[in-house]
Amino acid sequence: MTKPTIYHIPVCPFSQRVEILLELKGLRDQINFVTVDISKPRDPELLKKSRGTTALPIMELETGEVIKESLVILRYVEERFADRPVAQTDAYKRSVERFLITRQGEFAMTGYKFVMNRDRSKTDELREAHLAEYRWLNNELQHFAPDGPFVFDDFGLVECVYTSMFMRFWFLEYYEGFTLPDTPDYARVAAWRSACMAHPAAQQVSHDEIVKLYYDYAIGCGNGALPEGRSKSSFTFDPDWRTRPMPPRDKYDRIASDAELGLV
Ligand SMILES: N[C@@H](CCC(=O)N[C@@H](CS)C(=O)NCC(=O)O)C(=O)O
Repeated sequence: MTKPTIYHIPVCPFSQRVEILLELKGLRDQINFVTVDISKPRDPELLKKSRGTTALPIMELETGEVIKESLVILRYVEERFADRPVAQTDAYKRSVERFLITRQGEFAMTGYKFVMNRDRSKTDELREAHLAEYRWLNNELQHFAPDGPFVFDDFGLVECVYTSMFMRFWFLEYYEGFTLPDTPDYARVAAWRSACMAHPAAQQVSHDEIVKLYYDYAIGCGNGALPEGRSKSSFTFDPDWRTRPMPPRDKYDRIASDAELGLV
């Protein structure tokens, strides 16, 4: 192997973080990306590399060492290809960056829980939990970067971490009708989110791709699990998402068939 390899699931937000960072550094060709079909049993060779865990991405170095966890991989890439820094170099600014990144897990989790829910009695509570994360971001952005649009002068490490999640959450707009309220509580984070998603370095995925692939998440089946009555996961490579129709939005009422989703 002449360069590091990242094993990832297509449209995985965690690996898109690294793709964005490489794009910003102009180094996309420095890492080999290998896609793993999540709808098939995991290759034992890959499980050996990850020492038994199934979460991706993982990055294998030329030396055979394996790095796990997207934020750790992100930092490794930043430090290994240090010529064009994307992270802040000043110690205080780095602390701001790290502080804002500390919340990415809760942000992601509230969005995924919300989309995967099919119990109408829980919808309002899950929406509110997700909105609370946006309010946290709004307050902190107002404090650290009131003028924006980015946290510092340009799209940086914090933006690498959050942008891929903002894009995944297109599935909340589509399946839950979720939008940010048009009030001052969300104005700063809404502007940040728009600037992040519009950035040229972050265009690896599209809205329709996310909505089609994540249909199974919207009916409560994550990580390639097969929904009842279906023979193919919405994450399948074949047929390609471009040839499939937009999925139905009535996730609370029923599970669409393979044929309706264009999977067979
Ligand atoms: N904390 C991990 C999360 C990675 C993760 O959840 N990846 C998903 C794909 S988007 C995955 O691998 N799911 C399959 C599995 O966990 O078996 C990271 O930041 O790298």
